[in-house]
Amino acid sequence: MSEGPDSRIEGADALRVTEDGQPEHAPGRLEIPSELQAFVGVPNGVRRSVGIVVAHFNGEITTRLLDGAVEALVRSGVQRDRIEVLQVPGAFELPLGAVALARTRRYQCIVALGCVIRGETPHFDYVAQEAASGLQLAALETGVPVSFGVLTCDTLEQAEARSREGEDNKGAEAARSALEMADVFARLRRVASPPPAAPAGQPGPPAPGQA
Ligand code: INI
Repeated sequence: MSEGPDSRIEGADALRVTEDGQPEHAPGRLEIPSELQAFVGVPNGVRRSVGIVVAHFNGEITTRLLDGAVEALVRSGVQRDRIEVLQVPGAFELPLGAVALARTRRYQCIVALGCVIRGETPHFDYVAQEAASGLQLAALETGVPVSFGVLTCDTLEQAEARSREGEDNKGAEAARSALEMADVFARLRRVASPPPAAPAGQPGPPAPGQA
C-alpha cells in the first residue's frame, strides 16, 4: 500500500540531461489518485537476499557495474553476506544464469549485469536482444524479479559514462529497481495472503507493524 513520504524512490526520478543539456526523460513523479489502493515498493534491502549474475565480457566495465550494484544494495540495507554473485562468460549467458539463481529460491530478487558494445557486425544486436528478452523471460517464468543492468552502447566512452561511480551507475540503478520489485511484491503478498484468522474467542495475530 502507498505509505506517504516513505514511498519516494531515491535516484529513480533524478532528471538526467543529454550532452547538450536537454532533459533525457520526462520530469515529474507518478501520481496515483489517493482514493485507490496502491501497492508501492521502495528499494528496501533489510532482511533481503539478492543474487547477482554478471558477465565477464568487457570485464572492466562490468566490474564497475558490480561495484555500483553492491554499494547500492548495501546502502539500501542488504547485508553483504546476503549478496551472492554468479559469473557467466557474456551477456548472452545472463538469462540462463538468472534462471539458475531464481530456481534456488534463495533470493527475493536478482540483478543482471553486463555490457554489450556495438562492433562492425550484427553480433551486437543478437547478443543485446537475447540478453534483454531472455532476462525478461527469466523473471516471467520464475516469478522472481530480475532487473536489467546491461549496458547496450555504441562506444566504449558511453559504457564508461554509464558505469562510473555515482548516481548514473547503471549497476546501482538495476540494484535499486530489483529491491523495489522485491518490496512491492512483498506488500502485495501481505494483502493477498493475510495470516490465518484466529479461532473464535481467541485474539488474532498482531497486525503488520504491531509488536
Ligand atoms: N558479450 C558481451 O557481454 N558483450 C559484448 O559486447 C559481446 N560481443 O560484442 O561479442 C559479447 N559476446 C559474447 C556473448 O555474450 C557470448 O558469451 C558468446 O557468444 C558465447 O555464447
